Amino acid sequence: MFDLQHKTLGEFIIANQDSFQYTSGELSRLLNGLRLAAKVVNHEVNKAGLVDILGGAGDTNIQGENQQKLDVLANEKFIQTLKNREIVCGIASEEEDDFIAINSKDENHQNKYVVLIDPLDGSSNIDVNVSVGTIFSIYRRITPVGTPVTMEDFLQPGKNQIAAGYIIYGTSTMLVYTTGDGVNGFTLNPALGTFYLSHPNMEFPETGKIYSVNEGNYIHFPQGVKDYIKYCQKEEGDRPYTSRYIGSLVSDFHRNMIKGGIYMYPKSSMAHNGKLRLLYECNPMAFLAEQANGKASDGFQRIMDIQPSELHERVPFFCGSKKMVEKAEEFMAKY
Ligand code: AFP
Repeated sequence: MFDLQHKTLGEFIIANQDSFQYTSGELSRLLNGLRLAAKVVNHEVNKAGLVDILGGAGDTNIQGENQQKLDVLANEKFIQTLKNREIVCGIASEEEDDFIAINSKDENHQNKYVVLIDPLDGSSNIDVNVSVGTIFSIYRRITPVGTPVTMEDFLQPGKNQIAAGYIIYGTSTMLVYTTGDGVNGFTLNPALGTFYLSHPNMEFPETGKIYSVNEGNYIHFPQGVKDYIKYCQKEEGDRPYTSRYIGSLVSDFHRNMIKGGIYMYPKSSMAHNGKLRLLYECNPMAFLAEQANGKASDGFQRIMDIQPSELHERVPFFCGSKKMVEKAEEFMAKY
């Protein structure tokens, strides 16, 4: 019996709590809160085609994108869950203009952690029934416990992350996360509402045969990226590689981690810093990638070394199997 043999996510969190360097039950409670919100959002995503929750909510988020109703809903669910449990001192969401400070009831602001979240990434895929995901990232606050959080607590380089992960609402729903000690994946048994450890110690193959990029933007890419794409397509050795692009970062990353591949969202003459957000998308995926023996770069430097200067900052992103990212960087370095 799969369900009885495999560790549940709850059991795994407790079992690994002591090996975590900042050991305290607080991070466990936080991960449990995210697990709960993930189940609620999963329930909503799964019935998206059945009820009238599709289509734009009429609002535009700070990125100037039309918000889908499910984006709004997922945003509410995650924020509500974290707020109600008083397990973090602040939340920043891709769907919110500013961060949200949370005051604990005892007014001492004792919570140490801030969470950054992209509640529903790839949401333009929802109404065509393609996988979407939630991405989260956890940091220890910089300002002293007992004072209200400030922007400084959120604008930390990715290397300061203490945990990060994603939930993929796909053919099955999975929660994949790291606390800096490898990457583990848990699959939801929808009948029981329980996540089970199904993918222990996930790792990117050192190299792969898949490249994922929006080739419609080819003409606008820097020459280094164009040359790398041509390299991927060339008939030589183990090439040409296969092109696979879902347009849903979590899904593209998840597939590439399992099969071996590279995901790229470069800058272009249309978008000078690419499209992806450093804090909500790139840093958490970079932390996961490095913990899974992969690599994440902006084409020239390590993503997790970048000092952010604003919440919704964008950055070019190259992420995946180590050797493939290094090869792309080689091409970038020529220009
Ligand atoms: P949406 O949430 O607007 O669908 O954006 C998804 C995303 O941030 C990322 O998940 C995709 O990989 C990327 O954008 C797709 O962007 P393009 O449509 O420009 O290729």
